[in-house]
Amino acid sequence: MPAIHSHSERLSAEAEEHLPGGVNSPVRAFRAVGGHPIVIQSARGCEITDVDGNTYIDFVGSWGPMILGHAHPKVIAAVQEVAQHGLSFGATSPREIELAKAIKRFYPSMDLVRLVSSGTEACMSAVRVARGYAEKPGVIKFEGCYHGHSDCLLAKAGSGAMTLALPDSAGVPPSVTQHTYTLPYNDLEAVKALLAEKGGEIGVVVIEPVAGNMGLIPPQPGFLQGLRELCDQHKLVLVFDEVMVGFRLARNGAQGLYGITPDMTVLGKIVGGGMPLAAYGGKKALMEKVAPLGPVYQAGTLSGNPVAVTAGLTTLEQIDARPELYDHLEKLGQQLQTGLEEILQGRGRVQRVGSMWTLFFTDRPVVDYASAKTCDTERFARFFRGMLEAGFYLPPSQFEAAFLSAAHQPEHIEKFLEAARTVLGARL
Ligand code: KE4
Repeated sequence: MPAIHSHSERLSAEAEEHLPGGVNSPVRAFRAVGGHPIVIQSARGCEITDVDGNTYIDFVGSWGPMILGHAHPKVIAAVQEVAQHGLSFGATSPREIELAKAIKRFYPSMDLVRLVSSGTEACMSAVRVARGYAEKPGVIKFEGCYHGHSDCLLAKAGSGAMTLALPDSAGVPPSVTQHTYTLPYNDLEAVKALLAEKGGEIGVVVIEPVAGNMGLIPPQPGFLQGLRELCDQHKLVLVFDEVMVGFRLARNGAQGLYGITPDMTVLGKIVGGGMPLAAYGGKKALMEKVAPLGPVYQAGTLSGNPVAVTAGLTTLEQIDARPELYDHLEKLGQQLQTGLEEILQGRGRVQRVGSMWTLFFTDRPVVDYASAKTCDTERFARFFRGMLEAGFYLPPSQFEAAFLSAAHQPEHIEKFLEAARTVLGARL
């Protein structure tokens, strides 16, 4: 019996009268998978429920924040309690100090931390601080990596690696991306060649140490270490954008998992526990450049507000309280990957790090943006819609990562695999 979506359809149509594309973030519009978006009424644990009463096992988790599962009782209780004492003061409050200390316990590479309200704001600010410290305008980023929508980071590769990056959005003047260089992910030789050519004007390298915005692409052996060495050699500031992977892949994210220490780290998603909160930080010598200590300006009305800070702090406390969390997530990830690969029999490729994974509809390893683009996005769209009808909510794009949470259990993965066997078997 196909699910009823009439309320979602009606509300999606109404939303389009008031919000661009009916959404407050483009990927939610389901443009990459067709059909209308489902409108979510509520969520708990590993399940979400739409406005028609359909319940789905959720593999999006609000794009990463919900590592504990939705509506974790301790997080909800803590937010309800703190909200009674005021939502925002625009002044320091005790818990934002506690959250900064907690972040430093998870991330010893961060001497000083600044709390902000989104991953975009955190990435934009971190790159500004790094440029202010390096006193060189050039920034190297990698094609297919997404660091939020600040102008200088909305840049795609130019015609050749040596050329300046082109704006990746209307409204971004070429003058703003003229100091941004976009290179292929996992290509250390391209970094070396660019530094040999233009090293004198480049001060910053920013990267997703495990890429999640092309679908899930791990760093190839030696890539991150090589980047670290090149940054040391050329005195570049290495910025790890761990907005998606922070607290996700390990207690201290990718830098903990791979043992590479960046100069600055950007955090988001999990650190806010589902509320608008992100952070950036790093070595004291860098962070002392930030106003009011130094000349790099960055500010925010709601930065560190008590409610968002409480959601983040309680989430980190719950991670601390569950030392077995990452083993649980790894076991679930292995169960899912092994099961999917048995079903696919080579008709697709599962790439995974811990509880982040992507099913790529291609027959070759996906190591960078160019190989990710070989995927059959139409097949992905059919798979997405078939799984949605079967009660499983996947990211509505081939070029996104899916997420597992502490609330997922082996039986949820088993049900997912049973449905995937049927959907993939249907001449997909
Ligand atoms: P926000 O501004 O969306 O909080 O964070 C931007 C950001 C920065 N860095 C990385 C590595 C990110 O993945 C993100 C945001 N991720 C997307 C998912 N691909 C958020 C979902 C959306 O854009 O709606």
